[in-house]
Amino acid sequence: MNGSEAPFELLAPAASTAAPRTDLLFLVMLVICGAMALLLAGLIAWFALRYREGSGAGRAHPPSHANGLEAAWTAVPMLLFIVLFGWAAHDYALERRVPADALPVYVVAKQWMWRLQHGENGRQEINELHVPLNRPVVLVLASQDVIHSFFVPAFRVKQDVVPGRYARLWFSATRLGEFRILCSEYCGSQHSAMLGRVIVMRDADYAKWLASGPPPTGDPTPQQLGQALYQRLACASCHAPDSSVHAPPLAGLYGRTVVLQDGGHVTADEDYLRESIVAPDRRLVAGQPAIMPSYGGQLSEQDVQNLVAYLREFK
Ligand SMILES: [Cu+2]
Repeated sequence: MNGSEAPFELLAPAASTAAPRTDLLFLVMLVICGAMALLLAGLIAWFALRYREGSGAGRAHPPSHANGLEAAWTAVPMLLFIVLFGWAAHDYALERRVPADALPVYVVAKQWMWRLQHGENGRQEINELHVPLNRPVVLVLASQDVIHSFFVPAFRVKQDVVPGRYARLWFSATRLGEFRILCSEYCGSQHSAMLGRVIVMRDADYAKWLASGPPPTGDPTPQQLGQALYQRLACASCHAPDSSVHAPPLAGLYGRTVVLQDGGHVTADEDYLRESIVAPDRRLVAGQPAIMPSYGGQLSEQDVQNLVAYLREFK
């Protein structure tokens, strides 16, 4: 089954697990809104005709109230909205909950391209994303400059990529073929050229493709690049447990709860790690002096992402 997109079509093919349920919800909303619009337009036309000037319609005893009618036009739309809200919230939660076994791909958006790196072995791509069929893939997205938005119409997934924080997006492709990647947030003069494609392959083909990256041994993984940076920046000189500076140890930090200076708590997720590298004073660990320099100006978004990838695995 090949799902590649034709040049012109009303709706992109439904090529992910999220697509059929998104389409169904959209169709139901379209039908409800359409029926409501038809009903209202019909009533307007009917009243206009019936009560036009000179018509013989009776106007002697106009009703001032119709309690049943008023209750109905309040209750019925409210029930419809509650059902739609519950349904949409359910679908939204499914899209936010990333499966634990999802393959990670690190994405940096910049004017005007997508740079993608596979977490498995570090293979890099520009404006192209190869993924295996029927397996969840999670993108960890960062922007180096302005707000972009990663959009794959055939997968019915879209995620804004805002500078200064990580965004996450997952999907599981259900059709082989090529599908468009668009940037759906106006990001400058070449915004419309910020295009790419997802190539969905069979598992075996994907494994072959992943292993064939240049150079023959594969590119360094984000973790390896992060580890090299960790060493080059001498992070351990303060953060190692035996350091005289007693900066917070980083081993096993990822995912733990951190107590902050102001008594608050934060989970050490990607965003907190990133912030602690580029703006360390913003949320200091309890009991720590504000002595760490900011690395915001020295590191590219890609560098920070690599460091965070390394810290995630750092045990
Ligand atoms: Cu863009």
